[in-house]
Amino acid sequence: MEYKDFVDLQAVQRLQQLAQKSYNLAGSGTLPPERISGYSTSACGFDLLYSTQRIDDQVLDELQNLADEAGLVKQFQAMKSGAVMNRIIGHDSENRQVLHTACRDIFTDNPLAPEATSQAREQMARLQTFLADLDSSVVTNDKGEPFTTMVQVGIGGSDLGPRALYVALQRYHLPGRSARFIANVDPDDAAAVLADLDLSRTLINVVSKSGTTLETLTNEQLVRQALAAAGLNPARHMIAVTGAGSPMDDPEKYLASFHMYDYIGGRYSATSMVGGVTLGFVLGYDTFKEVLRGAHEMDVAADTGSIRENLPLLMAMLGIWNHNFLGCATVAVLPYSQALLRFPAHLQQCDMESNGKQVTRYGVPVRWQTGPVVWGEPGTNGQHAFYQLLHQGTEIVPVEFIGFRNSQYEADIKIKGTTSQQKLMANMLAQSLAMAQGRDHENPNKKFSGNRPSSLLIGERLTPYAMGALLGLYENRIAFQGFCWNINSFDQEGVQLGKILADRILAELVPEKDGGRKKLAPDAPEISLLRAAGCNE
Ligand code: G6Q
Repeated sequence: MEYKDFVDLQAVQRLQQLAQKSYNLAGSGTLPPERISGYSTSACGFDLLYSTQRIDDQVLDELQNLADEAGLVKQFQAMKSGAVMNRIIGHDSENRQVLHTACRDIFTDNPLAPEATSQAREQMARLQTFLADLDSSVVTNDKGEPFTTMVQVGIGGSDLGPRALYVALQRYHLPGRSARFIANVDPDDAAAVLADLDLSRTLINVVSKSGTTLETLTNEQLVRQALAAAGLNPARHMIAVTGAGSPMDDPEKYLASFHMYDYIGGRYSATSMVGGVTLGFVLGYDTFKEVLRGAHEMDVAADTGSIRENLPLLMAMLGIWNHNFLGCATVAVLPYSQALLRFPAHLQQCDMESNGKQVTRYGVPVRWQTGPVVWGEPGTNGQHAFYQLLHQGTEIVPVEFIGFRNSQYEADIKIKGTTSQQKLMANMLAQSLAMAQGRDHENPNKKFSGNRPSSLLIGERLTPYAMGALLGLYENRIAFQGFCWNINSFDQEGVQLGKILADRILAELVPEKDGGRKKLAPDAPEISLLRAAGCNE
């Protein structure tokens, strides 16, 4: 398939013209009932209400044309079927398939990428056996006691998605099971986690696709030492999830080992064993499978051609409208759900590492904006913090609100006639309205200009299935946007330079007696910075 540059797509020119006179949400009468009910799309138990976007039917038609012209659904289907989408044509690149979707294509006899799904099934079977052995106390600690805690040691994609899901699904944890996470090479991260752990009842799950990540290998050593210091045998407490054939792929060193594969990108790996082992431990195998089912059904929903019916594609196109045509530099994802506390952090990685790119899939510098800055925090907390800027700042920030009609715990209270859940949802809807319509006022400081776009994604309840669907929704939205911008959303060369420089700086800190040899000139910026920062000793 030949990929067209974004600015060469005919719909782009037309959308640029439409952006000159885009729908104005400000004032009264801008949101009649038929607009609110008409601009709504559903999938996998979620409804997207998007009447509060600066769009009309003409814009939607052109966004559809843009999606069609760029062949977005075709590219998505090619990705799911195993096309080599992670590459820069004509240049050295990762050159890999992109098959995180195969991890959850396990509910059919005819998966789209049979080999990858058969590997996923194999790993799922291993996980099921391992979890059953833990449940039935076939696998225990030295004293024959069951394990109660799992510590996931990993960073980036080997931490953020699994941690976000772990936090989101705490309501569904098995009694007596919990997990902790160590990611940062900051020794205080591990120290704080280890401080109040009963290591004798703890499994350490070291997760690294490459098996070479500095932070993870350092923390693995740190935890091994802590186990040994507690008189425990690390081989009975440590498990590994790593790429097949990686330096960590050494079953002798671990109680159990699981694999992930090079066609699964780190930030897309939450539904592989990277998320599966810890989530399976705390949720149980069947509940983890519900997460996969939600993600899979969202993968299927993303096959629909019409943007009005394809939720991930619609969100992708609305994002492109706000970013490329209305010139909004960032997007805030604001969940009205405390359980989604860590979800924006996961999205920051998934979106910005995927679409923060400056060359096309042909290696040519792009002539258009690629991924926006993504950020967010749960509401209503954010309302008492940064919403001032959202309402009256000079920067227009499109918002993606996420909320649920029902709470997870249903431990609610009615005060002044309404439950806390109703208060939560009322606040979310109010924020969207306030941003859209604004408010006129004689006092300029109390005036709200309005016309600030947002959409509302509303689900019934944040169940394991819903969490999987939400994860899949965002993964697919990100992929669609990358396809449209004609960039490779699946590599991350931009993180390499910092790592190289850190290694160079570290090399200067190794004392001579430990084999260190100073290589940099005394006036090299690395040395001057070390000295100025007071870190040269
Ligand atoms: C994600 C990135 C990156 C990666 C971490 C950890 O897409 O590739 O965040 O997940 O650098 O890598 P390892 O799993 O190889 O330790």
